[in-house]
Amino acid sequence: MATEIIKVPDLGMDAASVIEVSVKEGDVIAEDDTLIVLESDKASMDVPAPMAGKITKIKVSEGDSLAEGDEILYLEVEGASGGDDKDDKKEESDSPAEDAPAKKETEPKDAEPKKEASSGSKVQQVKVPDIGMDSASIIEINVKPGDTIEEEDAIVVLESDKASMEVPSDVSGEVVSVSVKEGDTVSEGSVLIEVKTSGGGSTEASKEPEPEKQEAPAKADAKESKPKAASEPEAPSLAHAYDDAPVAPSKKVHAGPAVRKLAREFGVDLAYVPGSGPKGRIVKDDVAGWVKKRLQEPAKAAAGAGIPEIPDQDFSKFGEVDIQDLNRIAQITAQNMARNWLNIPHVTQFDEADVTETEAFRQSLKGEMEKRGVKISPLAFIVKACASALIEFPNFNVSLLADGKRRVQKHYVHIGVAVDTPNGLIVPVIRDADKKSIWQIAEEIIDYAKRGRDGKVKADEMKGGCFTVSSLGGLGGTAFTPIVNAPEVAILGVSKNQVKPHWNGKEFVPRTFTPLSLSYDHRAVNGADAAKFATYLCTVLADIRRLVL
Ligand code: CAO
Repeated sequence: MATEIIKVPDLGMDAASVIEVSVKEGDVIAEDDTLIVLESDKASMDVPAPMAGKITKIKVSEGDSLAEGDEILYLEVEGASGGDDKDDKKEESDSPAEDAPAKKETEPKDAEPKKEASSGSKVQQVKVPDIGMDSASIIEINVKPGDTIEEEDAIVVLESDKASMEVPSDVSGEVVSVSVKEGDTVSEGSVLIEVKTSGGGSTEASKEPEPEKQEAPAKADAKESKPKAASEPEAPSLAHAYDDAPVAPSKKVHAGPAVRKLAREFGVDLAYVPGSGPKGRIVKDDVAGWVKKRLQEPAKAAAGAGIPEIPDQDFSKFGEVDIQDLNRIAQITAQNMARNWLNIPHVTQFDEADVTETEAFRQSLKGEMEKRGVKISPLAFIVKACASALIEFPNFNVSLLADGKRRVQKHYVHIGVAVDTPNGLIVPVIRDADKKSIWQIAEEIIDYAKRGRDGKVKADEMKGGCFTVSSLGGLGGTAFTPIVNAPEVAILGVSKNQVKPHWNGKEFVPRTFTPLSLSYDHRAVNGADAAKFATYLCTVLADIRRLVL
């Protein structure tokens, strides 16, 4: 065992701040594990371990400014030679800094040699400057032929597995051609673009390269051409989060190359990801957390609703509490309700159906119900009436497509019935309700209610509804505003029958009324149609002989 002193390698920049210490004393690390992340105003860079070992001492902390050769940490390694001063000296010479190519004092290859213009405009090549690494990939190209660029405008973003950086132009003018494409691997001296500079002056250069002169530009020029910090924020686009193509941050962000790479893999625009690291730096967990959150609320994100969350509070401050898990049905119901409520412009049309005769007829069936062992509740009539109304008003039997330009017209009539179960609300579907008798519908409602209580309604039985009926008639209430069960476009709420005095033209007579609350998606259905639909329901429920007409 011996101790190696790990030092800052050639960074391709004068100094940089430690923005993340990725390891701690006692950690056992492998070769190439990230030790620290450095950032200057020009680039951010992971500093990898040159060898495996156990960290015995960390010599830097966040915020420190480091330059090439500064000590980062001590590493206990197998078979290395000693840890005393003498050996340290030897190790200094073996350090990554020493192994790396000597830092160039002049950095010549960022642009073509500059030459007096003989006349008019000239075309000048802009090349990859000294980037402090052998090669890097082009991950973003910010210019295209025809663009007018200024000196210092970012041309491309480069990334290796250790650093990402922008390459600025060192000339102003019009981009004539772009010599690279995303994914290309480039190194110092690779031509990026050709720029037509405006005529005259010493900033112009001939298009033809003059190799011997490429080696000797002024150091100051080269320095200006080094990678620079990310560009000014542009208008961020939420669409970035959903594009299949990898994205680059739409504004300046504080993140290391590994995090940027991860973000591109997920198609995440880092401009939207809040950073939890030092000084708001975005770390990998932030990207993962952001992706997870967005996946959980796709509808909200797609609509750009941006509804602020209701923050959790510590209720135990106010009294005794316990935290209970929501079961799966409750979680799905909550999600669907919120999604439907936020996406659908709801309107509720209220009406009252005079069901006096229908109720009398239903009561007259009591004996037959007993004989058949099937109880017909008012709901069975209502479901049948709704099936008939969907045929009469097919624009209620549609689903809107997400593109906002088309709708699906259904030629079947499946009616969902909201059923309250011990586990929560479910909506099993009565298929082809228009073709079924009221006895069959009543039987199915009873069966679903029973199996719903036992948790035995199958997932398939809850799919494919065209319209939902939610009856609270057995419970009470005068009216309510049910939430449309998307992708359906309407839902009927049924409240408890009420016997009310009704003016028949001569006198007040007692009549039985069923309160109806028809909520609809105002994108699919207009108010007049809703009024007609509700009126039709009232007419049919008042005289169910109309169902056979
Ligand atoms: N007015 C007056 N009485 C009514 C009525 C109405 N509109 N609708 C039903 N009733 C009566 C029934 O006739 C029955 O009376 P009896 O016990 O005297 O026979 C009693 O109320 C109970 O009916 P029910 O609830 O057993 O039967 P149903 O067919 O009306 O409803 C079901 C079945 C499964 C839909 C119902 O039990 C249920 O779960 N309802 C809750 C739905 C719900 O939670 N909706 C809200 C969803 S969130 O928007």
